Amino acid sequence: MNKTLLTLTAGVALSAMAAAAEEVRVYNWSDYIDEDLLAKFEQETGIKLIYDVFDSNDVLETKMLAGKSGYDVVVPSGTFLQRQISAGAFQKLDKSKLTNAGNMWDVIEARTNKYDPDNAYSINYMWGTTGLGVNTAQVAEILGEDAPIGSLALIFDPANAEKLAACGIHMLDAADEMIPAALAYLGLNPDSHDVKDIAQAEEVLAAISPYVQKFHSSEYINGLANGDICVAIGWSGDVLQARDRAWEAENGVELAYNAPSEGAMMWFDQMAIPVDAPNPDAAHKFLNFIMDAENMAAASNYVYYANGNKASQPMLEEDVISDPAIYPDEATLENLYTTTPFPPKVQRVVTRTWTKIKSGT
Ligand code: N2P
Repeated sequence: MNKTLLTLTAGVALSAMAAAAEEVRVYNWSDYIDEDLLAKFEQETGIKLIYDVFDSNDVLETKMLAGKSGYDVVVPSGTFLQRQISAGAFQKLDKSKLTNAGNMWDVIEARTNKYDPDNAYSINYMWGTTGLGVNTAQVAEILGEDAPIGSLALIFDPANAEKLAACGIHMLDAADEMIPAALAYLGLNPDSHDVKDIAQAEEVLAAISPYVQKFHSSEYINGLANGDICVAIGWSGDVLQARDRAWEAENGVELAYNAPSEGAMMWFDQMAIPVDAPNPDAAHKFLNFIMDAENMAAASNYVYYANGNKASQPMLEEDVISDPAIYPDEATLENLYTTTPFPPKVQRVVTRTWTKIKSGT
């Protein structure tokens, strides 16, 4: 072989390798991972990781039901996962590829089993609660020292919401969470699928809608951290991340997270592989990487959410494992509820109701 030909052959081989460079596409919630872990995955596996984010189960669901999302791993919450499994959106996990499965926590698997029998299609990534993020000083200034910062009355009572509108209220843009919260506030079953109950929840939410600055599911993190808003109904770890950002900025903003005394939703975010995933083998490698105890501990230590990995617990920071806002104690646990997917007919009512609430009509 002459020298030119040799160079040429090597060049072709290299570009063929580049073309075949393996990729995995992951679609996860925003503010939900330590990005060092993404680089670590690429280093360990040589697989290029394309990581996109969303902040709404509804957005993810639209993609999953349409198909051909192009993603290898996605992260719906339990109720959405259940509905998408029924629609045939996911493939069964090949457990032989998940050698770290023994690290998972049976207590959480027993709960996620309800959405995904035998956890055949998914692994738990993280779980948490939905509650109140509060700028304690601003709220005390407006409502007084005895402001009900641990109760949904803080914003579901229109008299309070009207006053707090001055310092800014955000609410999750998530009908599947806000309607149950309104039901809990009314003392009704938060998992009710009765349209009469949902109509009552609508009244609560419609009455305060004019005082909500924004229905959005991720902007409240910086909003709270910067002192631009004073109350958000949001997700536990996100409020705790906001608290950290405020500390880091040393801007004097003090934030508290409370699971509402009327009950708080407990949800489970599950990693699953779409039925038409381009690279299911790499998807399993990503899942197995996430199931590594050290990696999962790093993720939770960074985003302040509890995880479903028992083996990660000894590596969790003290302010994570010992914070009942992250790992609820028995008393808090008793006050948490879960929900089940609305049947299609009721879901249509819920979707319409939510659009009306947000538009204030
Ligand atoms: C991450 C929020 C995920 C919780 N920022 C919602 N399931």
